[in-house]
Amino acid sequence: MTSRTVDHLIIGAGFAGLCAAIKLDEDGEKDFAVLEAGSDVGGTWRDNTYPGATCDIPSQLYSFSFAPHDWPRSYSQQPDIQAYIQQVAAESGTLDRFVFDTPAQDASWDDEAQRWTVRTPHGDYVAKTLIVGAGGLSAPRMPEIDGIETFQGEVFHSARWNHDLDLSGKRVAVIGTGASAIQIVPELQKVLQATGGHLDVYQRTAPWVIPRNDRVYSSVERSALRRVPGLRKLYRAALYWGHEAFVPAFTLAPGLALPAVKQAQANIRKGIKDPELREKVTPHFMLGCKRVLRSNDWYPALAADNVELVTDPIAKVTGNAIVTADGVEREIDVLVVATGFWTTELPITEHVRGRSGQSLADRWRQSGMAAYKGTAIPDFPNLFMIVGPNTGQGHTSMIFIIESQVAYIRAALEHLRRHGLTSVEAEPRATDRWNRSLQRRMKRTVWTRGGCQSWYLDSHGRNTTLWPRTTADFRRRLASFDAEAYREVRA
Ligand code: N01
Repeated sequence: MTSRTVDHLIIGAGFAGLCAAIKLDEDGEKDFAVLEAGSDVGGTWRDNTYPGATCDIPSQLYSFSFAPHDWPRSYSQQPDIQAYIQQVAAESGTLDRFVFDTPAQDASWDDEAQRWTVRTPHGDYVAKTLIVGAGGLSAPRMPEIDGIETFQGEVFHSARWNHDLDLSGKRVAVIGTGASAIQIVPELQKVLQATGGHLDVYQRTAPWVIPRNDRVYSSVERSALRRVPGLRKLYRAALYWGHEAFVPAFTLAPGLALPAVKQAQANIRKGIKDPELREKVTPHFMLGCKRVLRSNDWYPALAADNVELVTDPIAKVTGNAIVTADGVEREIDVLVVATGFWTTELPITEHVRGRSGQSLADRWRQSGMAAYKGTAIPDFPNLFMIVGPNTGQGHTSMIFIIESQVAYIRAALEHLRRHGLTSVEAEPRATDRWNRSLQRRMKRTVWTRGGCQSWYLDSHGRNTTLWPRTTADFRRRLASFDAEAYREVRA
């Protein structure tokens, strides 16, 4: 097996890995490689190609601040976002250092050599620093349902859409009513309606769904955004602060979400006439406890003649049907599971070993995911996570968080260079302090108090995924490298 040595190794070529690559390159840190398991850049936007895949954050905000784009509409669709990521990657001049179809299988820190060694199917990589941008929503989670493996028809996860399958006239079931399902269902409903097919939607928990004010930008608007100096920045800033205004309702006073509750209730009344169906789709937890969804066509799709919303719990799957707890059996040809991702037990952590030889997964098994500033972890020198523990957002663009973390990592690398250090490692005490304060704050949030189960919470009921303050606050806290919170090793 071959072995290649680089200064920095980045895992993942989604928004996070690409941002790190571009910024390292800008800093003159050109000796890096980006390992990517897939065959292209894009991460979640490469993988989620299901019908209707759209970003529910406006693209003027859900894009790099340093790579503005002439977006055609307010909420962009997956192909446009994927094309944007490909374009930014191509124009950055860093693609020559991306290594595709090369999953990082195992990473371990050699404290004597002060180096990371990462094993891949095509040889080892040895690096001073390891930047993990593998994504928090990248590992599909299949539901544990009795008999699902015996189903004889087609079954696939929303993030692994089978485009070869002709759904015309088929009987299809979708399990799940999260952000993915509410985009898939209206599209499937139309295709199946036109071809005599039928759709069953299996809902365990009714989500809150507010309208999405999506529209195509007029040519005048696009031209103004391109040409008028400062207008794009101003527009982005207005969107940013508009989204930040949601934070108090999630983190301090859920009562502030009342206008959104009213909007969501009106959305139900507008989309559904049948009182029984209205009742079924009405959520019974506080708005914001789970991710607030945005759609104009979810409720009309559920009300369509060729759709049945099933709310009885699923008892089992047989060779050709789903059976619910009330004993009803609904035959199907195709099963789509839109059941989300591994979020609090990230699969990659099983394969990353720190200074003591313990895996990150073992470290986190007892206490839950925790890092210093969502980025650095005691016992894992020179490892920097992007979109690490408690960096997630329910209300705004993750790109803002990614750029904040990449700036912090650059500052850490600058510190290493300037002081002739071989490694920095987050101190356990600083890490504990950070997480204690975070979890104290978390107790007041709607995610904990709102009366729901969600992918934000781990098996101990702790929210280890979201950031409980404004993103402006997050950026401020990561604005400079705080060496006093780190153990340093000198060459
Ligand atoms: O996954 P989810 P998702 N039996 O975990 C249900 C991002 N995203 O892929 O609510 C029956 O939200 C589960 O039911 P319940 C976004 O951050 C962004 O939809 O747990 N049902 C739920 O309804 C989002 O939050 C965009 O009771 C089962 C659904 O499956 C995140 O990705 C678009 C079940 C899972 O919902 C994940 O969204 C799409 C079972 N055994 C996604 N197991 C943008 O627009 C699970 N469920 C940017």
